[in-house]
Amino acid sequence: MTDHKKTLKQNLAEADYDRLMAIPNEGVHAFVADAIELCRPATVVVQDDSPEHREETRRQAVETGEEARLAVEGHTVHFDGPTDQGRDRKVTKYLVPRDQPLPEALNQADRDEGLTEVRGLLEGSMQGRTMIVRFLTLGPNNSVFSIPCVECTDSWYVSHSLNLLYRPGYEDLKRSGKDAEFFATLHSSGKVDDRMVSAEGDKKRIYIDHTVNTVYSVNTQYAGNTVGLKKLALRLTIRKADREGWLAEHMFLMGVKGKGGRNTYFAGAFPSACGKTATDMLPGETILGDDIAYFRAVDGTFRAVNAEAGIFGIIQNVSEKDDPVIWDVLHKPGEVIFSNLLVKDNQPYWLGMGQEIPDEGENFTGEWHKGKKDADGKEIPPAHKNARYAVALDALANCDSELENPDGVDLDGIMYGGRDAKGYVPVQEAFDWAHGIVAYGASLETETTFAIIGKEGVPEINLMSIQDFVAIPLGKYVENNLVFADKVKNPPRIFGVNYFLRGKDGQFLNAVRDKHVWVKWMELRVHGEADAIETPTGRIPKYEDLVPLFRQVLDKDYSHEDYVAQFTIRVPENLAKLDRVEAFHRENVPDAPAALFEILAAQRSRLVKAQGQFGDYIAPDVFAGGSAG
Ligand code: SPV
Ligand code: MN
Repeated sequence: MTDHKKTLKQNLAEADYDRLMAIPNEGVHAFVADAIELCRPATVVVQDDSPEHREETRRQAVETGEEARLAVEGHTVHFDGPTDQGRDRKVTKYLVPRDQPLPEALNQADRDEGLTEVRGLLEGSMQGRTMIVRFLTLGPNNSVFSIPCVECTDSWYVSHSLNLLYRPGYEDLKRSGKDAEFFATLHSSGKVDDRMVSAEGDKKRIYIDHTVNTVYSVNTQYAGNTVGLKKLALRLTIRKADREGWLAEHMFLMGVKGKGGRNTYFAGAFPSACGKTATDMLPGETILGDDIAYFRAVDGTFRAVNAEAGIFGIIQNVSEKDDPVIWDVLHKPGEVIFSNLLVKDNQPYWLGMGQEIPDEGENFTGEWHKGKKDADGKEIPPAHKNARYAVALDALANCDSELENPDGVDLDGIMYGGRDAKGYVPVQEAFDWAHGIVAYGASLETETTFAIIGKEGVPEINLMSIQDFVAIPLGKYVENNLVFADKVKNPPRIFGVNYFLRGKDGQFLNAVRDKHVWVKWMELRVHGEADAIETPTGRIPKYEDLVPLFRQVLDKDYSHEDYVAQFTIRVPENLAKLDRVEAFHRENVPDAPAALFEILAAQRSRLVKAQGQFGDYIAPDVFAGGSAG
């Protein structure tokens, strides 16, 4: 008997042992055995896809105190510690072998040293606790897209989140043979305090050993740091996709409704808190995915699936008026895990919910009252800005019917959206695939937001909104995107959107729901049913096409004055943006493809030429003579 089999026999009850052994993959057995030897849990539970095990997770999450029941049936709340409220870039590192360095832009540690450190922190971390062994898949079951995964965790909250966010993978792993490639995560909350919150935040580490598709996470509970299938696996997936010639993207997927009931699929990349979920949940459209999409070329068509089956969404500013679909799910009986908001009398409250929030209750700092201050004397808000909800997608009334299609859907459009107060117009279409990838995707700018620990409001380039997760040289990643279009007959059209453009007075130029009009315009463009105006930065809508769309979609008058304010090409701001983008790529992307600089240079010369002819601020109608078709 191999050593790992011995370990498993000694530590697992017979039924759990048999369940694990029914998976023919020795790599999986070895991973679980190593987790047991390292973390030394008192009990090990091996869960399969059965309703009984799903129920066990739900029950234990509450019984252990990691979650508490709320008034509505099926709703629970979970709190992470005050210093554990977002993804933590500083302590999230790639472990790199000495002879295989990753690009400098990626946070990394020497593999041997990193393994010693993180395994040292995991040593004995589950004593007296239960380790749960979970099997799930990324991508639909029984699909060319799907990747089997195993996660060992001592958190029932993490296990519960896995239930809601991913497809069951036990049966898939049993079927997938003895040599199937799989991703593995080992997570421990570490020491917890009396609220069941990780108590040693200074020892938080999230290390990714891509050489063996394994992630380690310790002394943290925030789902973005602990649910291995989320952003941690995305890093591994990007490498796998690079090896195999497909794309793994930080994108939503949605179906946009059009004439005669047609459904047109779009993907969208937005950095955290830049309008991503608000777009994919637009009322009347269908949602297929909220965070991670895989793209493959299949027989010359561009196919897309959602890697996930649920949403871990930001709850701040979710209101009955602007977000009716998710509002409904967050208020009716059904499975929802709320995290890091305010709870009073078993009711959840969050910032920007459009209702009065109580002056006291329980939040991520424990008992909270209005005026409570943190150690630095700063007033603590009732709920954290990065407070979230986790739900399964099929709980949503507008979940797209193709979610579980193993072949995915045909994709017709991609949008890239940043947070840009000054430069880009609210919506524009790229001249072609390469222009879109470079001028919108690889030029995506945002400001740091609360979803990442650290200072907010600092401008930064966040290439395709995926920069934190690109585990291959950034230039290679851009190149992979550029050449992907060659594998399909009709690559999707690419659009750049910007919901955050401000006027001279500093006010936003668009209302929150205007995005719905842009999306409907994109749908018309895909079907060749709307004209466009060619500008130096892309093709923009015609005023006369937007007027009926504002009426149909929002029942709003759309003034020509608003159109001009929103769609004026701001040449100096656009040139400054190009400066920043070029500098970023020169400094951080040593292997940036030559095409990237050529496309940026062409954009610059179009802008300079227009500036010479028409000045710094060019109203859209000035370009209208040269129609773009
Ligand atoms: C994001 O921040 O982009 C998220 C949430 O989707 S997290 O799981 O933290 O990555
Ligand atoms: Mn995300």
